[in-house]
Amino acid sequence: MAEAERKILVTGAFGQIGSELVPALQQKHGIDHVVTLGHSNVPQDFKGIVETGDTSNKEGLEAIVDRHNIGVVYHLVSLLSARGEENPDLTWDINMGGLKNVLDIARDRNLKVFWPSSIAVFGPTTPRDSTPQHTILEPTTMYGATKVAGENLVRHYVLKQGVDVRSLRYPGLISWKAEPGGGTTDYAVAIFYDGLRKKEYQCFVSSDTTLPMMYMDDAIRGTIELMEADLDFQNEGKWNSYNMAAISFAAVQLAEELKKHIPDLKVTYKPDHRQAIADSWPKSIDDSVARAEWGWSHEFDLSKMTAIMVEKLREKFGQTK
Ligand code: AKB
Repeated sequence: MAEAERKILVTGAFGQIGSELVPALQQKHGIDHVVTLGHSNVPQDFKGIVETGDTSNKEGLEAIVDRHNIGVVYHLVSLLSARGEENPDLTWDINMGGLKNVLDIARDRNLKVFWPSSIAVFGPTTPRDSTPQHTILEPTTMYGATKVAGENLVRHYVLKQGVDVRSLRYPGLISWKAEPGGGTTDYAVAIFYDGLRKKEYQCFVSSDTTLPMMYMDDAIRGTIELMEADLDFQNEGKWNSYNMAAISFAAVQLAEELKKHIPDLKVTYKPDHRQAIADSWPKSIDDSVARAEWGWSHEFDLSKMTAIMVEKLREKFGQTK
């Protein structure tokens, strides 16, 4: 079968990123060209090809790849930072087991792969302002440990085993379609949900907590642009999971911006165990390597992102204003 006819497989297809990446890929390549892999979380109204299974089952994954003539895999399955601390063993198994299988299958069948890393690769010893692409990677969460290990594993498959894998270190992602689950940056989404529904939000990090964030549309566009970019890691002898930045703001700045849309919004701050994770991550990211090597740039700043989140969630909740 011709290369152009090979399909795309998205694992973790119904999580926060998959819920927005899958429709974008379906629109670009056609609904019959995108195969989703989920488990119990497939939405009832989903339109498209669905496989259920687990990426830790290598034979099962190979069968899906062969049955659908897959040429590209977006391997999104992952447990996030806060949930990961509750169950470190499971986090290692889910985040690493499936990745090794995907890379082996990609090498043996000449597949192109996208794999997401995160700002969680950084830790308390990393410079926190304008964190550079190449710096200290000493995370303190299991999630961060799997992302550092994953980056090193992928680098080996790219440089020594000839697999084409693209990767981004996502900041906190802000989106309205699917709620995130188990992350530390989730407050930047929850404030919209609670703010619009209850006009109050109790934030689980302190008001001055500043983290790198991005509106989901930017993340999806950047991901697809990276996959389409003309990059040749093997010949250059180097591979990066790219730092990717858009907006950095303190929790209180987001609350103030949201109050422009919900003037009677009340936000209180009660830091919990997630504060320590937030404090171990950068405040802002230097993504100049991504901007130089494949032309990354973001579109959504704080006010544009807040306005569209409010508009979309009001539609979703059936609120007039
Ligand atoms: C999390 O908070 O764990 C994630 C991430 C930054 O990777 N959103």
